[in-house]
Amino acid sequence: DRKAEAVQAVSKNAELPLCPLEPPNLQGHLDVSFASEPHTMEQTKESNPLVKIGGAYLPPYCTSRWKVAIIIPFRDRDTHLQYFLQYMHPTLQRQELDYRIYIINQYGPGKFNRAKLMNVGYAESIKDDTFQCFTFHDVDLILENDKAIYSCPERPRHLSVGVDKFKYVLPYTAIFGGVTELTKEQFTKVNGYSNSFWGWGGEDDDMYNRVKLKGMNIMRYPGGISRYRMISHQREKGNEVNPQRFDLIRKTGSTMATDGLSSLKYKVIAREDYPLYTNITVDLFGPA
Ligand code: UDH
Repeated sequence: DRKAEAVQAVSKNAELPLCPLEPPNLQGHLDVSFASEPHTMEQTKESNPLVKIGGAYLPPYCTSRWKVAIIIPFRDRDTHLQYFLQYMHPTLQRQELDYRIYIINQYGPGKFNRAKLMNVGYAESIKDDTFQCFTFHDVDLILENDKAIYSCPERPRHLSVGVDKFKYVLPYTAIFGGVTELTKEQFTKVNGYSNSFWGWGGEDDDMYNRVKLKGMNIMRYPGGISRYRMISHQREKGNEVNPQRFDLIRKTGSTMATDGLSSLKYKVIAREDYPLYTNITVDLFGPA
């Protein structure tokens, strides 16, 4: 089965020397542009021949230091996904990660729930493989500098420090949305994300509270390398601003123990291992 295969793949590569701490093929700044159409899935597949079914990769010449699940909350953003795969697969390979890309696709037209989708991504990915850490990644953010390595962080890491949409200035110090990365230990310590944020906003601030309440501080790479371009888009129907978000984030301290991974309920509608990513379509049992 999948798990046995994955274990075998790791042990095979374990005979190889550990990859260097600083991957030698990093390029630094990357030119990212959305002016022309994204590459098709076929084109991206062809230019990334070492990516295996399900969107998985591990360096063939050394044993990666980090086994990472890239988890993307998703609904109806096919063009963004094409750009994401086109740009991010080459970057993640140069970073010498052992990684796999998961698209967690919300089923149905109800209110979007980004945080709960990311909990599902965590819960499903750990059935496949022994991931050490989890990068939670908006599909519309493309890394512009490959020196911001998606390695397992000492403390929960906020990655989208500079975003072109915000003129590369951090909007506020406690921001913990966009792209973040936590180890399995850090993520389980905070009981994952809240499942209660339907519509836009607040779930990332709630996660920041969780991290702080468990005595952790977040970390960031310097703004000069932790840079992203955002693919512009309109607000979707089903992702309207959630007016309850302020009430919810005031109560993190009393809700986090019971609202999160420990209370996660969902139904997998479909799972497909595509050439460039694993797709998991999920019913989140949203409010009527
Ligand atoms: N997402 C989807 N589908 C949706 C909504 C959200 O896939 O319908 C995912 C996607 O990964 C996205 C992330 O959730 O990157 C965050 O949602 P968002 O991009 O809508 O949030 P953001 O804060 O934008 O980036 C809010 C709306 C901005 C409207 C600006 C109009 N000029």
